[in-house]
Amino acid sequence: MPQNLTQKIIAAHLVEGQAHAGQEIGLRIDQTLTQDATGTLAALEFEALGLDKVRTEVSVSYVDHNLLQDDFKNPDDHRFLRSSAARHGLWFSPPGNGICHQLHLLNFGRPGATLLGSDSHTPHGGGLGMLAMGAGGLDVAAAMAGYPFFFSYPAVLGVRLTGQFSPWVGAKDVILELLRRLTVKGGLGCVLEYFGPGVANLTVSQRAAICNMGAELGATASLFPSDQRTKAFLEAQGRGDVFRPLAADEHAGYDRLEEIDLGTLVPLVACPSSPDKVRPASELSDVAVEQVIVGSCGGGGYEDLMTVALALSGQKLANGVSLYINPGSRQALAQTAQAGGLMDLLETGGSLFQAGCLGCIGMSQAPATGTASLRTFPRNFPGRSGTKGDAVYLCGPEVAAASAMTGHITDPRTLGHQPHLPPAPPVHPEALVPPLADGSTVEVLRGPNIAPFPQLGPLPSDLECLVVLKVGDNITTDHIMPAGSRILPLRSNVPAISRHVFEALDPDFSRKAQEAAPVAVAGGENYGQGSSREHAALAPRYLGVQVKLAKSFARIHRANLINFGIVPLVFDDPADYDRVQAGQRLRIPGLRQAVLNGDEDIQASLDGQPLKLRLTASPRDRQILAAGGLLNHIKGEL
Ligand code: MIC
Ligand code: SF4
Repeated sequence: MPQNLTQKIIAAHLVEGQAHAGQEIGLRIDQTLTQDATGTLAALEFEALGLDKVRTEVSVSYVDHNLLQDDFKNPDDHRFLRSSAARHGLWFSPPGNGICHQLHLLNFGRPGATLLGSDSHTPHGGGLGMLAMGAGGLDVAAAMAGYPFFFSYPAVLGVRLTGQFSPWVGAKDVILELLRRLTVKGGLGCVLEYFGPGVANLTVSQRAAICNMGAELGATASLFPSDQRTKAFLEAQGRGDVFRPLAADEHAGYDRLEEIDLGTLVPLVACPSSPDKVRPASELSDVAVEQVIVGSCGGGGYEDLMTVALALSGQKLANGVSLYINPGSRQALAQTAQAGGLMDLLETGGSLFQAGCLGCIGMSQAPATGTASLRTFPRNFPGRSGTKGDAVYLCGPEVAAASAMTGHITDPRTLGHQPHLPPAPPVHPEALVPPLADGSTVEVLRGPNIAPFPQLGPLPSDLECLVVLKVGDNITTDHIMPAGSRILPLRSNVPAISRHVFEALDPDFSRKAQEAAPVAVAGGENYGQGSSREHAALAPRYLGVQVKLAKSFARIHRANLINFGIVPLVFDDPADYDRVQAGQRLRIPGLRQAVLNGDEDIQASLDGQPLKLRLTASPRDRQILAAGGLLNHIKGEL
């Protein structure tokens, strides 16, 4: 039976379960990555598992999100992560090296491997033909300890690419086109596998940028074949030895199919405040922009920076426009400098920032009130930029460059001839710290910002609780657990960060939840889309949230809820969502037994009226829920 590439990589790593769509499988994980904002908890969780050393082929701890050093908190966390990596056999990437996904692709990724990362854009690695998935920190800590990663066997959505880009059209336009067609929940439960003659016309960086934003479709992963371009990329990185050719078998089948002729794509833009509100740039010329940012894991590579540099060469920024350059990696910055692009960017009037996430997660670079910001970033969820009522538009480097010159969203095809991109110069300036052969005597350095990990109790026999908040469809983890320069430094202190849960939707949420605990939260479709941050599950649980009711859940958030003992229940009849109001009392007698019995139907009542809920969970998930979370479960097993 011919296999697609997703099936092949899964088959080569399958340690538990059957290869049937929707069934839980356990996969051996070859590589892991963590970043500082999720990595401090992951490191504490790894410690709690009691192992001396990681049991993966390679595990890397990156510092890229919390770069601001307003006070001791972030530098404390960096120091903790550096010493924890040395103690436990991880590579360490200090601040300034760049963003985890870009660095991992350049320095560690290999075709055919599995990668699990505590960041939702980990699928970036799919550009190299690796099955790369985002997960909560606890799942990554377990993978570092050699445990398989458990998830639903995905459906495979084949994306057949033909043709080649017209001038001024690029990788971002491919993924924006898919977001336009499929929406932010269109990839739920799927791996997006790209194939077809158009693949050979894409560089590895372009492939990775496409895979990166597959996260915005809710996809489990995105994957490209490994071919001659992959080989050339790895050789240029001095890593030709890890190359192996990989592709789907001829006549392999897909569960769903999309076709994209690269030659018919036009420059696209995602409008505020969701990555799927996509429109052609040519229709948005009435949108004035005052800020343009080129950067992020999916838009700050050498090709992105250089595309902007060449387009802007000899030009000036439009009056009143700020252009910020956030290199995705130190290497991209060095390559752009070597290729002469840095001078172009500076002479135009652009401002250079250090390599890292920066404004993408609201770590500075907030736009002014009532102004539009145009960014080559993956996400534009409301308020994520740090400015209330923000208007963030997403685009590729071509649209960014054209708009920076005019001061309004501009179709770059109006610029005429597109300059040819020179190949990336062979410079490798990273400062990556390799693991120690024996780290057993290294002291792990904890500053006052590192709070002990909270203890969570097991699931109660019966539940009677208050519905403390009701929210709508497509609620993101940025709504649940906001980020930004004020809150991100609290990532290693759960009691402190929990005070900000749902802050933008209900400023009083944390007090109300803690006073009334246990409590429930109700939501609509695709609840918890976006990031992998497990704080969006752990902090609510710390406040007393015991169940969440929704029409459907996003994959990573649902797994995080289970990992921290919050029961993710769906409405049996989605219309029942309309009956739920904040302030009602929810009763689920015999909840614990129903979870343990494997019951899918959960009988509940809402202010005394019957309510039918559903729990679709594997036997393993049910054990974890009953134990009060994955850490309790693993400790119980040990
Ligand atoms: C994001 O882009 O939302 C983040 C910030 O990188 C998150 C991780 C986090 O919240 O720390 C993600 O993508 O998972
Ligand atoms: Fe960093 Fe933004 Fe990428 Fe998240 S999406 S890893 S915040 S650059």
